[in-house]
Amino acid sequence: MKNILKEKLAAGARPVGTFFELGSESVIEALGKTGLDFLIVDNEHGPFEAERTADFVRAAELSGITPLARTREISRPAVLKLLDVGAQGVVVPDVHTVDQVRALVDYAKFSPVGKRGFCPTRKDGWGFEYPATEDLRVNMDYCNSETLLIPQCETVGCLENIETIAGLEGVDGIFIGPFDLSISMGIPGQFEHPDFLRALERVRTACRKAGKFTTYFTVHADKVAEGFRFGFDAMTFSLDARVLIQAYREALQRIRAEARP
Ligand code: 3PY
Ligand code: MG
Repeated sequence: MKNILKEKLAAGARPVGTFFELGSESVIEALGKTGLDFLIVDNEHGPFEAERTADFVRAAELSGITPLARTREISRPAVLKLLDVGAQGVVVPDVHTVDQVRALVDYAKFSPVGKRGFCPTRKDGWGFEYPATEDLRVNMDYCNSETLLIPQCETVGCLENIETIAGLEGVDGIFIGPFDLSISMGIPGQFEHPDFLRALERVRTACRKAGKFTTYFTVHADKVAEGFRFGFDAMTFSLDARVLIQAYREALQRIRAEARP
């Protein structure tokens, strides 16, 4: 399936996504009414695995949102299953070394870029949809181009190797995880700390140089535009559960203030 998020990134369209944690297809249908560009089915912090992720990917496709998935770990099945059920990209947490990212390229990309294992799966209609209708070589190249491998920069180890990691063939972009990166740097939650800002600058510069995109996570709606101004290509805004709680809280505060006896 064509990756609309990739097209938006190439067009500089400033896509905005969110993390999906609530584990219900109805939530995805509701998100489909919001104008969000992508969601990340969170197999790291969310309670679900590849089997339910397939249902969420289906719901996202029907709702016009590009489905990405965050892996539970760095392992072949963790990457392969999410791509085979049709996630259009994998976000991979807790990366520390260049070798880990080389392994991820092997898991996520077909040869000659990597060593992804092949089987007709949901991603290509179990062999009955384009690109499975073409030569296997065309299918492999298409999948390599349309599925995004997005390691997270959220450890000092990854940060120290970011130029090499961003430069690897098969890495499409980098997702900066501010919570874990700041924790790893010994300045937890200090997102305005000069060292933290220097780290963001370093990742952005490394990605630009390598021709890869960068996305950043924030739970604050007013930081999204700031992130784009800083030069991030996509922004990941909050998570479904947080936005729901926040919206109800704000509405109820207003309601109670206006309805005070
Ligand atoms: C982080 O901030 O560490 C993330 O991974 C975003 O969810
Ligand atoms: Mg993290």
